Amino acid sequence: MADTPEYVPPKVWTWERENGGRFANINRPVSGATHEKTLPRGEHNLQLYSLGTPNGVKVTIMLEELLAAGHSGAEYDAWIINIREGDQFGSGFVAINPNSKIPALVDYSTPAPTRVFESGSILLYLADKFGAFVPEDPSERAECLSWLFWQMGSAPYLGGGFGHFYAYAPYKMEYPIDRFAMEVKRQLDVLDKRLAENRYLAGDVYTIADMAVWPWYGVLTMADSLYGAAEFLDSQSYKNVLRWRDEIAARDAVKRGRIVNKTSGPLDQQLRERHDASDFELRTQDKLEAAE
Ligand SMILES: N[C@@H](CCC(=O)N[C@@H](CS)C(=O)NCC(=O)O)C(=O)O
Repeated sequence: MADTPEYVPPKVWTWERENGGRFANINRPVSGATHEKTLPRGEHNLQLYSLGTPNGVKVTIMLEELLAAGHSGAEYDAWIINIREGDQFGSGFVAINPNSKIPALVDYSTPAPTRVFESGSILLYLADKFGAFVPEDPSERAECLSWLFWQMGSAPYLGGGFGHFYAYAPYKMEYPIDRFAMEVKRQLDVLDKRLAENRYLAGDVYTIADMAVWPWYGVLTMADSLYGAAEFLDSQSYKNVLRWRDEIAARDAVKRGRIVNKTSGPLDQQLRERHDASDFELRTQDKLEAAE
């Protein structure tokens, strides 16, 4: 692999299996299942297959917010899809998400099971299903959805672009880091200006737009999180983002949602599978390991 100005792409690109970088072992240029594997199913109507990454956490925050708001129909089972082990390519998972990426949800409360993939789509599905965290007024709803879709369109520059080259690529390359750092800082500035005049992204009320953006851009500004890039991006200068970040971080449902399906970090901050509200008290990884 070369990243010098001398690199001349071949006429037809071919797959070099060992091109290095974290996650190189799970990346493929084709889609579809690699092996047969049925998905587990728990007792609740909502079955979530996910991992505690920013895209996964959006959905567990939403489910915990719905439960906190009294929507008991939002009880859910959260199962781990270990993307480093290739679980996303199991036949059961591919059947609910042909794109092989977490998160994916199955709702068994509908006449036939409803599969939902793409985190933004899952947030909107749940918001509509429970009539919560998305405004009813058409203009306010449009503002909320604009920010929700802003996140879906913007985060690939942050994750797949900046995060990949800053934290995961086999070696540091100035050109892509420079290009994507500039774009991510521009995005932070977009958010900062919006949040200078509005408490939340959609206006006065907390919505699925905040739940989608916070795990990416809120967590990005935290000293110890997401690519370890807070200082590099001078995230402390985005004062309105920090104010919004802290307000959302203090919500109990966010504290709960953040640790579901998490497989790294302090053991008391990892609830690898979630099947019941009591799991937060009884089944975090520190307690499970102490009981072994
Ligand atoms: N646009 C998708 C992106 C999902 C996504 O990129 N998920 C990552 C983890 S955060 C994944 O499953 N990666 C596994 C892979 O690429 O094979 C969404 O928002 O749901």
